[in-house]
Amino acid sequence: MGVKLITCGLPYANGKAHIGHLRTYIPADVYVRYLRLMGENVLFICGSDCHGTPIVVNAEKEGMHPKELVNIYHEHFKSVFSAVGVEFDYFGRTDSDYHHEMTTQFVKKLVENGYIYSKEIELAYCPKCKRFLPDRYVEGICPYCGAVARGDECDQGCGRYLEPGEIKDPRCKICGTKAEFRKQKHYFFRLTAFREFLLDYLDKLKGTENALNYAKEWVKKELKDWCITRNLEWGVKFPGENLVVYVWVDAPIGYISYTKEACRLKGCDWKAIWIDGISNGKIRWADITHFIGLDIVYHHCIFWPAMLKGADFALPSAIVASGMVKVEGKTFSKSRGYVVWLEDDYLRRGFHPDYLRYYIVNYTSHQKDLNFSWRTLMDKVNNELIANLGNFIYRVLYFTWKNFDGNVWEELDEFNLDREVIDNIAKAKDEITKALKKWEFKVASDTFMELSSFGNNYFQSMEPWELIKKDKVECARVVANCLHIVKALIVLSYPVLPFTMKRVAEYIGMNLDCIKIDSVLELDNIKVVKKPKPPFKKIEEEEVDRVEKVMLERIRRAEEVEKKKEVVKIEDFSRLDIRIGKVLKAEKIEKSKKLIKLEVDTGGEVKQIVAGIADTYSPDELVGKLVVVLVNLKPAKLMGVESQGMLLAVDVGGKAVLLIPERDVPPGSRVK
Ligand code: B3M
Ligand code: ZN
Repeated sequence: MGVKLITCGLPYANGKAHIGHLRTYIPADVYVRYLRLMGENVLFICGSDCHGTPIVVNAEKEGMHPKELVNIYHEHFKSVFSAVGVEFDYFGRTDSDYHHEMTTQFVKKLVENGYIYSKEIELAYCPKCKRFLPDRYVEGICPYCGAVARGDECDQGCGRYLEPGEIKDPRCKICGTKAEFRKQKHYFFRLTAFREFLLDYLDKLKGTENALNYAKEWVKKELKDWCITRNLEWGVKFPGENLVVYVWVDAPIGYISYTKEACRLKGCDWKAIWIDGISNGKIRWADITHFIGLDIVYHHCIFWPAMLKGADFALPSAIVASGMVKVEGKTFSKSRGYVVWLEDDYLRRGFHPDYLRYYIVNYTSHQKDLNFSWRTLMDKVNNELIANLGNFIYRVLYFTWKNFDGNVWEELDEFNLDREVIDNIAKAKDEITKALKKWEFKVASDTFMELSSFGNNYFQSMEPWELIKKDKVECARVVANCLHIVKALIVLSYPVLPFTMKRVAEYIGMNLDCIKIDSVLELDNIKVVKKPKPPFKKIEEEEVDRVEKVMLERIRRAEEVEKKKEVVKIEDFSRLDIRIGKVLKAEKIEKSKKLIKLEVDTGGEVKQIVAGIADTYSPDELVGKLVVVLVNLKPAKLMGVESQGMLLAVDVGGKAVLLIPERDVPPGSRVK
């Protein structure tokens, strides 16, 4: 049987894991576990996305090399995924030699097939930093919707992907200087050559509607050739040039390089997956399903299939896009505090990983937006998992343990499951199998919860606690039916609740490692071999109070920061007396790394000013410079030296960059 490859979007190794990540990774892991239950041969692949300007900008801010930053978060993701039961067969990294090698071969193939050409384009350039400004190094206005945008994405407005040079009014993100446009040779992928192919491919591609509809619209509307090189050191070198390939070229190739590494370790054939495929008409299909977030549909349904076609690879057969995440009813936002950090807010506070797994798959349909709230988590755990599933499993196992010493079979000469028990287990198995074909994980988890409700009603209606007093054989028969429902629940809920069901399986001496879904209808002499404990632990109000307080405090602080950026009235501004000053003298302050003492002519009055700018400027280069000074600031002492004003500067990654007038003006000129 051929290998089914399931992948997840590669997380940027640029920050910690949060619930937004899990919106994709947990359903993908659940899907893989169900496929394996159904006997499929699955390879589950992911890994860190290590390149791109956000990582370079962040590394600069942290004062480290990008590789150091990537090392930290690559290990972080590996450990948190394992902690929540997301078990990839291979978790690679795109800064590895094997990935650079695969990407270089891939790009050379595109060149060889004539799908890459060079062209001189106008790019944002910072005259002060003396460098071109790729992607996140430049900020400006989106040419499509007028929102403030980043170099490669209009992330606050229409969400469009922006080509280099498209952004309006570009400004350097490093020093704030107005950027110029300068010409430079770059390389383009002939995406427009694949318009017909993409329309045909997207018509036949399987997956969630939210992904396919969006992509089809886009291909019909505005396909453009794609600039695939950037002015960066960190990344995969474009062959023969001092440029790197754009991160969205090398990142998806990680799916291939990671598969190859996984196959090297497991002895499967990566080419059978990514190259041979199964031809049907003009398309050579690969049994590959990409799980992604809705925000990267464009790249996975347009760029990536065209790249694969252009380089003679087989094509993924399904794209499954999860809906977005809200937190306490608000759009997910790290900067505004509407975030749940997996390690700090969840795991370290002792919340069980299976609870989050259940919440994420059962809260709503995979394609819909999921709202996370701590109280809803508590409600779903206490009133669903515990009150229904946990209650049924525990009652049956404990009753068997206590009244039959774990073994009902000595009472029974022969045994067959009740018709209604067989029908309910069979129905649950079939409905789950059907739901998974449409990636409907909510339907699948609702189904095993319904089977558990049936079990509770069956136990309640049969009253084994009465039967045991008058007809032990009949009681044994009823309990044997219940034990088979428990076994079916262990198997059918294990993909969602792996940690809990592994523990429950031990109570009946069941090994889940190679279990198959058809076993739910097999008769077994199920015995309770270990004294059972309740499968789930209640979430207490106080636990939720505590973590909600943390979140509310985070939101308050974020609002405070926002407030500070709040609109001020003109009267507020006019109380500030801001002048142009000329630096007459400058000297470092002993024992301080950052402070320089200056004498500044502010128009007839020389003020002594202490400024924390020594890590950007030497005293000599300051003398004679025109600077912007807040002169009516209350004097203050810094390291014992009085400062009678403040120089205005921009904070760039912790370093001060001075504001200066755009031309010579007399000292004392007022800033209005
Ligand atoms: N690293 C993460 C994101 O934009 C990006 C995914 C790459 S998948 C090839 O969600
Ligand atoms: Zn826009």
